[in-house]
Amino acid sequence: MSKFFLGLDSSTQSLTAIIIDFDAREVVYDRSVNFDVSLPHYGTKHGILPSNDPKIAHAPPLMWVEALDRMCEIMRGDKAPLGEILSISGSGQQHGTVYLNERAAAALAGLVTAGNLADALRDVFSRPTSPVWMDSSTTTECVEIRKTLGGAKATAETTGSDTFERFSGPQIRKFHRADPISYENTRHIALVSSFMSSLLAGRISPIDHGDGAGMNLMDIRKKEWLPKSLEATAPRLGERLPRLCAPWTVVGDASPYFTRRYGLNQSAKCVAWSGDNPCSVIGLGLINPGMVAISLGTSDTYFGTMKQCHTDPRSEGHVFGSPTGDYMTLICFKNGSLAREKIRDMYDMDWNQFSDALRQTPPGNNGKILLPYFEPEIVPKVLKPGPRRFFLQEQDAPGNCRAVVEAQMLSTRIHSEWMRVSPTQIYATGSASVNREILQVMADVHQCPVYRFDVSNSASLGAALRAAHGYFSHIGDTIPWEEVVRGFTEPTRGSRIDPNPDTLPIYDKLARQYATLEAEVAGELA
Ligand code: XUL
Repeated sequence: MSKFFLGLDSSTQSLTAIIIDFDAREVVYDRSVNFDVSLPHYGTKHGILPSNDPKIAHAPPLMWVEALDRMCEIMRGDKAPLGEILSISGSGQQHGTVYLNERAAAALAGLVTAGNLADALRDVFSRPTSPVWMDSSTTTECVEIRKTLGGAKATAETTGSDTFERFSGPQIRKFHRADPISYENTRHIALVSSFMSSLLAGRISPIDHGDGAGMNLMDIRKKEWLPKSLEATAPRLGERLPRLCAPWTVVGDASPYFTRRYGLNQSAKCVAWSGDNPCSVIGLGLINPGMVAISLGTSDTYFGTMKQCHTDPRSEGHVFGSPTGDYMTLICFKNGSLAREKIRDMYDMDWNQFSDALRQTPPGNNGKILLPYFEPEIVPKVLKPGPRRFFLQEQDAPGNCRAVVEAQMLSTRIHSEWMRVSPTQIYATGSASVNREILQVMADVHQCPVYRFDVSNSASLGAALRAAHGYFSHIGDTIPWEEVVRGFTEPTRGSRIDPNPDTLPIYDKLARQYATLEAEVAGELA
């Protein structure tokens, strides 16, 4: 009999469902509900409520509830094998918080008699909207919490990240300050992930170590709530948070609401949900330390994995719990495609000409260096934008093309050194990963093989694979992660690019020079 597992992804703009046939190593179902399109009565744009203040980004949690009902209806209509699902897990946009009152637990438990999810749960919120990861309105709270925890480095060392505006702790503090009465009426604070898991299990779900790490509230090493942080955030916060759990924890059986209404298997297990980045780590197959993914998108993102927990002494990168029980990092570089396109457009090129320029110029670019801060940069922190050239003329078109790509790759190398794990293989994803010449620079700078990896739904696939892993652990048949992801997370065939070993000394030297210049300039532009 086939073994089916369901993975859901409640992201900013949509809810996606993926069903995998585990033995056949096949995704057999993949559909999404777009919030703006399918649930227009909530009035969101790209999943966010309109706001006059650009720093505020909230979404209505009831919309996510209704989306789950809608997704289940669609799956039933599509005759998805719901009756044979062995377990379910999910992925949620990270950091977003959901505020529930004292009616919530009973309403979740009583879902069996409900007409529909949204009607049954309309009254369980102590705050009608949820701040999500795009919200940047909590700078004051970040400063306050960071100060109590002993500064940025100490905050990163204890919680995995410095305080960031989107992180849950600063958001909770702001809510308590702005609306203490509603905070008092809050019985449970959930993350998007644990909230969605609570709907499926019909009970308040724990928060897993992966998503818990995105709150500035969890001791990243002990994987327990950090009392000092709870106190720095809001009064009696500990009473309002659920317990933390390992990512493979079975939080309960599926609620009768889903089994009776949609024919979901009565003994389907609900595995704790996690954040979208931890889930993506699994959906990309990054299960061993040294496996890295670099996404070349609007921004460039570096996903790393490590066995031991090291934190960024510059407190720019994030450490979250990985679904394997190890650690993962997320480092975001703002000047990704933005900067590459800027250079391409400056010299009136297309991508083929850009690639030609990379082929024409030597590794190391004869020492020509560009610091590509066309936009304010996250890593390293550069608030005032302005690219800087060293030994490089502005009119040198090929030199600038190589310089922007080398800068980006050197930056991923330099700013991931604190992990103390050298990459053993890199999966390149995102739109620019189709460019072989860019990937050759990536391979040379990191001196490790690079593979292209075509992903569309890494978070929901990761959730489905986590559902499988949690299920097998639960029944005492623990299988290694290699076996969980095998056949689901393979890089694009024939895409391997090997580093040229002759470039090793060139990039070792250039990395040192780049780091020195970067430190000087970032200091000036901070
Ligand atoms: C990570 C972050 C985003 C969201 C996107 O820290 O804020 O990647 O998780 O959903």
